[in-house]
Amino acid sequence: MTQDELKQKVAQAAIEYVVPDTIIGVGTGSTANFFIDELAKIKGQIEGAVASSEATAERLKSHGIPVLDLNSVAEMSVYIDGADEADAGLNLIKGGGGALTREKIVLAVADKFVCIADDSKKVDVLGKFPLPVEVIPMSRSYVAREIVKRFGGEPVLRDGFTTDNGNVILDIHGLEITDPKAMETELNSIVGVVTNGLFANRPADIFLCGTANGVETLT
Ligand code: ABF
Repeated sequence: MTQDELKQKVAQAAIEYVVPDTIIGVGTGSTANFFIDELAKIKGQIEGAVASSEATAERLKSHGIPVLDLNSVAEMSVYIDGADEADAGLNLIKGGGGALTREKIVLAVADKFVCIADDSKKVDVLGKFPLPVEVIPMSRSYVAREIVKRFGGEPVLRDGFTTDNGNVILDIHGLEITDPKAMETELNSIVGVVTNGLFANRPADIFLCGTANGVETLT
């Protein structure tokens, strides 16, 4: 099976976690896009969706799925999104697509987090994938120096990229993240950091992992 076929399988499997007559949160990226295309087939069963990026909002709307403003939503049954890396504790690195902040905000409102990915995303230790950190533009040099001082690694400014929130991203290369919860918390304490791509204090509840033998459900 190709990687795209694995992504499509997990996207189909995720439809089982869509709770009828509720609002759901929808992530960003190529796996999330497969999910949106599947969701379109049952769009009459949900009240609507909250998007984690402008790109996702556009794709949902193009399928005629109602897109709601998060500020008008008090309850969300589930958030469904991809990831860049996942460890055995379902701690994740996300944000390769640059939507990490909105992804974390939408997730915060959801009751359950279902992560969908092919098995290339499974790792023993997080950090091979450069960890994205969204920063306020004027703070980027300061934040980069603090990162090196506190964690090592090599922060690299994502060239020519501005987030949906008007900020920039530092991708930290060369990390071995043995305590993702502590690192997530400490990174957020650096002034100028908006958010970072570790989803460890709120990891996935369920990881639907696409393998050559079918979709594995990890909890
Ligand atoms: C989003 O999409 C991001 O957090 C992550 O960076 C990315 C994964 O993309 P893909 O599904 O294309 O591999 O979930």
